Amino acid sequence: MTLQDIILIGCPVDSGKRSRGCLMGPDAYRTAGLADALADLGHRVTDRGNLTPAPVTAPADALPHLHALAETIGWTQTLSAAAQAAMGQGLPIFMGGDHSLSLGSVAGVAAHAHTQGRPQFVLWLDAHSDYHTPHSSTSGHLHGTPLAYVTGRAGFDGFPPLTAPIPQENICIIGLRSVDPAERSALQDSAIHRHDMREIDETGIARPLGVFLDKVAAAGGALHVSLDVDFIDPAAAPGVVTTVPGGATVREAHLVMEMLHDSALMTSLDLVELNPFLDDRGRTAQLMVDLAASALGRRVFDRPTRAYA
Ligand code: 5AB
Ligand code: MN
Ligand code: MN
Ligand code: MN
Repeated sequence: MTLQDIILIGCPVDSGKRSRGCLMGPDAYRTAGLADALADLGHRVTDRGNLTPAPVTAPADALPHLHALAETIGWTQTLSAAAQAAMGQGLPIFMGGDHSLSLGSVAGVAAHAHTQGRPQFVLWLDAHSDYHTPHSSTSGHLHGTPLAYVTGRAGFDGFPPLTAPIPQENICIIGLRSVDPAERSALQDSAIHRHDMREIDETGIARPLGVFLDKVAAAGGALHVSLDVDFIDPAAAPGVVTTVPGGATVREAHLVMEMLHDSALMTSLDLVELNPFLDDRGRTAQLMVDLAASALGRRVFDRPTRAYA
């Protein structure tokens, strides 16, 4: 197994929706032992502490329904720069924080890949598609917008211009079971690979993931993985505000992570939407730590490499 330099970056982003608590996420991951879990696998792990958002004022003509726009723009600036810098030094894990942190983390890793002449791919593990523009969002919650921003959709006034928009066909969403009408029509007109829970029920989770990983490998791409807590069924992962029944089982989530490890393709990882204030005796934080460990090589036995497609 390849040992890596893993950089933990605390992102206490709580501006992406009205309910509070995701700012406690980085400390919950520390308390649940993320650094030790990865160091026990042999990796070199550094915890860089927590970032703070750049001070920003919202554009004068900002859409009034958007919640905490200026703060989210500030986080996007800070995180994009931090992500781009960290990519030259190791494998960053962005400890969220709500999913609006991915406006910055994904923009930053893609900017780095662009300088290397390497295509960027994104695996989005989520109950939701997070494909709203600020205009189409009815909630005004920017944690529902990162995939629209990083693919270069219009309407993100005041946000940093994207250096390297991610091609739609380089994105794969798995776990979908709550998609708003505006997102649904935009997704249907897009080349984003999208796999809802019904498809997972019918085919298993390994097949669509394996097809996507083969594409990343064939392109020699960098792969960012964004793991939203609500990808997992709320019975197993209650520490999140946006619970949607019918999510991935604990084993389906681990299998995704184990396949990611076997593929050796993952170059950066977001752990997002954990709300420790809503958790049950830390078990969601612990599950997320265990999933990160699986993605970085924790396993019961070695397996021969096999194709899934
Ligand atoms: B999450 C919703 N589509 O726009 C909206 O948890 C939910 O990062 C967004 O996936 C959920 O408010 C954002 C209804
Ligand atoms: Mn999300
Ligand atoms: Mn979600
Ligand atoms: Mn697909």
